[in-house]
Amino acid sequence: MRLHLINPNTSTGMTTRIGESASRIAAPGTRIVATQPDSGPVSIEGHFDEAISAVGVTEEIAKGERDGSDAYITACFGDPGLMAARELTRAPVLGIAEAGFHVASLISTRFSIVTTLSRTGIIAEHLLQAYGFAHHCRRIRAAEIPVLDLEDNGDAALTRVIETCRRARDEDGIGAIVLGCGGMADLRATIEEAVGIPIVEGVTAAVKLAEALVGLGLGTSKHGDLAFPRPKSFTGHFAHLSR
Ligand code: 5HY
Repeated sequence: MRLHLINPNTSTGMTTRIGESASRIAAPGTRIVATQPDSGPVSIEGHFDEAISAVGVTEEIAKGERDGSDAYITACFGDPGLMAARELTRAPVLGIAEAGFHVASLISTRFSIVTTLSRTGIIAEHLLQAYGFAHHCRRIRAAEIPVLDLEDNGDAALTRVIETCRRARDEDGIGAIVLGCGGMADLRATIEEAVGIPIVEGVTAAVKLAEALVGLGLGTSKHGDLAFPRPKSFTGHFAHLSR
């Protein structure tokens, strides 16, 4: 199966690392294709970045539909454009936040989230409410590191994330932690080793859930709100999106 991984930001280094993490855990026969939008923010750290990156996600889905992708993953913890992406395909589309929440709720009664910047915490909070996991999550904590520090200052960023996970382990009364950034895709095992409780990482969780859905022969329902968008013309620099 062709599993199309979309990094919604335009940091090529992060796209490569996310793709490698997904390939390491993918089953034999799952081919990971990792892409990023041609246009958009190099990192996503707020509502504005999210809004712009969501359009880029939908354009990558359109390319994947032309190339015959069997499933998609949006690898940003805000799940930008996830519902819009689902309207554009019959294939399953997994957001890494939603995938992480589902997996964490299967292995623990309560979890915390450790993300990058506290200003994006509200986005995770809105997703917990939207997906029905608010009661499962004890706390959203931030390591207070810019997203691209995971690229540029990897060791220092990792130390901050581990410290924040240890505080969550000791203070939140939880059984697991969900990592709150696609840029942490290759850090799960190292963090779990250092913290000693189950660490759930969204990209790798989404790979396994995508394989399960394709294995079940299930895809995005076209009955109801996720039906294909109604044909209409788009104007200006969105004219290419006309259907
Ligand atoms: C992400 N930003 O997963 C989010 C993380 C965050 O560029 N990739 C990004 O901090 O919200």
